[in-house]
Amino acid sequence: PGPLVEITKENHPVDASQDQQMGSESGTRPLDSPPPTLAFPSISTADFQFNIERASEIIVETVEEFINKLGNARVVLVDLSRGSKILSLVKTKAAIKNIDPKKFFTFVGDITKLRSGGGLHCNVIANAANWRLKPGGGGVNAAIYNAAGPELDAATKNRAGSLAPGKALTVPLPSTSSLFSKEGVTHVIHVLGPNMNPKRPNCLKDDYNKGTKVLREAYLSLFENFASIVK
Ligand code: AR6
Repeated sequence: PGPLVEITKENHPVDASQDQQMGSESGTRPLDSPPPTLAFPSISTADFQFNIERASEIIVETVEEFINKLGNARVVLVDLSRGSKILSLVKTKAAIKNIDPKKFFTFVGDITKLRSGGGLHCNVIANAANWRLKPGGGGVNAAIYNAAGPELDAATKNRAGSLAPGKALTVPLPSTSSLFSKEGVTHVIHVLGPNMNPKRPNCLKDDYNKGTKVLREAYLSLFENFASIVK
């Protein structure tokens, strides 16, 4: 299959970089040494059909809990289009909570082309994975596996054969992976969120008590994994 997303004026990362809530990427720091940065997609809110309003609460709460443990590192929520509902909800909620916009912001672009297409260097990216840790499928999982090449599947299989809901798994990328060489991504963190889609395994059948717990766990596990890489 070809690229999932056509870069159009609507979603062009450069155009879209205005969505970024911080100033220019260069700042006072030399361009070749950006702070450690995690880019992550909104886990479970597309194919897994988790409620977007509830997810936005959980993202902002867990970021707020974690942000001070991350030193100078940054975390960035990414989505494909400027009209993304999750990005606008999270942006508003983060502003209300006064979360430092230099440490946490939203960005419109393809998570597999953040440096080349959007000028944002993220050394770590998160993937909304499936429990079997299989490449393909759809959504961000397919995009990341396509962009990383077979190296990601091999490196993932090396570490684990499956993932439980609420858990995250860090996979260091070999330098031969094109995500490493083209985008400077050194690690992919697979995350398995709660599934509310009856057509997918382990559907929670609208149990948002369980779902909220699992999505919180998933984000906390993601940020803990990122903190271990940064250390
Ligand atoms: N760049 C940035 N964000 C993206 C991209 C991309 N290239 N592609 C999608 N998104 P989803 P889930 C956003 O469905 O709901 C897979 O098939 C998208 O707009 O990828 O957790 C897996 O194998 C949305 O905001 O993940 C699992 O079976 C977010 O990424 C299942 O789907 C997550 O959408 C996981 O479903």
